[in-house]
Amino acid sequence: MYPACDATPYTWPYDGRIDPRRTALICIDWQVDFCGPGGYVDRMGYELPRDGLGPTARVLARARETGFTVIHTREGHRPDLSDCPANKLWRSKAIGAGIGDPGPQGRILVRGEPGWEIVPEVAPIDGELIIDKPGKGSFYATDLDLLLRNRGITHLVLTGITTDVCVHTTMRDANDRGYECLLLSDCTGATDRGNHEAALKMVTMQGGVFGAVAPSEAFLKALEG
Ligand code: C5J
Repeated sequence: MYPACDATPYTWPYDGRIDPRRTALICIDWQVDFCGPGGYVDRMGYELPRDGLGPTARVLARARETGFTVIHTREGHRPDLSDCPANKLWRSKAIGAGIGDPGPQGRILVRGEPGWEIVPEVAPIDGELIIDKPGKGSFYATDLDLLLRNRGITHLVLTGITTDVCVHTTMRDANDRGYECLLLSDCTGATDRGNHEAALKMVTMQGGVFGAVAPSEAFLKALEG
């Protein structure tokens, strides 16, 4: 057990101490398609949201040492795209980064392609859970909730990209399901700075409407004991 972490708008977690047996670190979509050259985000012409990689690698190392459950997610579709909604496919093509189209990192957002892989800085190691998801949220059309409940996990520490899309969708859904969530502000990033900042702020409204936000430094300090 570790002491609670300085966070905004409340000291996290609400119920006192950080218990690695009941807490999972979730690393969302740190894939080449979202933060690597030639991937989906790059093809759309956005700046790559890579700033959170270093801090996330440090948190990941400490979470492994201290016995947290570690979960990685990957957004991607079956090679025949049968799990890709028609409107998602249409929009991706409209912006010039069509899901399933060939690119420098293989077929965009398709499972098994180089672009779908998690980048080496935060790659999973043996024994860590990997969730493949067709959508933005990590619970939709996956067994994440079942895996968490079977392990007695009640608290989630979130890292990943992008802050305003997959990270937010996952955090909101987790919060509705009763998970106590902490988003690490420097372990995430978006394709737009304003959206990143707004997404962090949204969490903190209404006394922590989706949970709390803290820099990784505060979380790591708590884990010093
Ligand atoms: C997006 C994600 N932005 N991982 N996916 O489409 O946030």
